[in-house]
Amino acid sequence: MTIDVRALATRLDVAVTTATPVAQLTDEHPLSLDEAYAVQRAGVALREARGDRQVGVKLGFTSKAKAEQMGVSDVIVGVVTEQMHVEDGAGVDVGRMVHPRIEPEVAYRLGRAVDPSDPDSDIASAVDAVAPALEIIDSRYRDFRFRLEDVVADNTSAAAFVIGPWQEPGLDLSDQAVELRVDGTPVETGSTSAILGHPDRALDAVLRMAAQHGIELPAGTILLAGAATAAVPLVAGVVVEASIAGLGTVSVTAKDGSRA
Ligand code: OOG
Ligand code: MG
Repeated sequence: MTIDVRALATRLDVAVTTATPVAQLTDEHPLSLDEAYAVQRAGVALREARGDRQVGVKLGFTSKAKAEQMGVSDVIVGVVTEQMHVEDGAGVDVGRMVHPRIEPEVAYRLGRAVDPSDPDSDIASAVDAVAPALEIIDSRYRDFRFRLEDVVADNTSAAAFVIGPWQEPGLDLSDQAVELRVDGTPVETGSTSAILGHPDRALDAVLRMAAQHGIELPAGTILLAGAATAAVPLVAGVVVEASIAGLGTVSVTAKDGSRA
């Protein structure tokens, strides 16, 4: 039996727009990884039909902390869009999400386009800036539980992201301290080394996976390398900050826009 890619993408898209969780797609019917990426692409197209656009690419499960937290071990790739972007220090509306969590990340920016289909592409030299970042993930599946194919279809739980001050690349990111704070209290600590041993390795992973899954990398693309620590639940009313030694701090305030 072939799957109805558009119908599955629509089911997940309705879960996003109504903040109503759904059952795992694989509970109903097994999905191959290729089919899961096709559902992800169709979901991004639904967002684009609403006037949204891709501004970046994210990796998931690049750290052991995340893989263990979610019981999934393969690196996955997803897309982040303009409407997911939240300014550093601004508020994010968690009232429109199912069960959001937040995690500290390293972000890279491409100063020029990189062609993933060209085997000679050099992605590292295309990076023109790096920044500390926060990612807000919000699985559209009940209880935030999924198999690998489910989370791929659900665009790797992408919901929102915040980028701190950009700086020129050059800092050695192999082992910088990472701290996630909620209302000033440290809740997760780690090191950038947790991200594939060195977050710069995420660049090659992005290039490889973008080629495999037909994702474009135009100039200006933001790359989220994956969380260095486990994610923590995000509830309205708190301020969350992530600091990465040498890179700086990024913050967001969680608000519930549905309450006055
Ligand atoms: C999937 C997304 C994982 C990361 O940084 O590892 C991810 C999830 O945990 O829901 O964004
Ligand atoms: Mg992440």
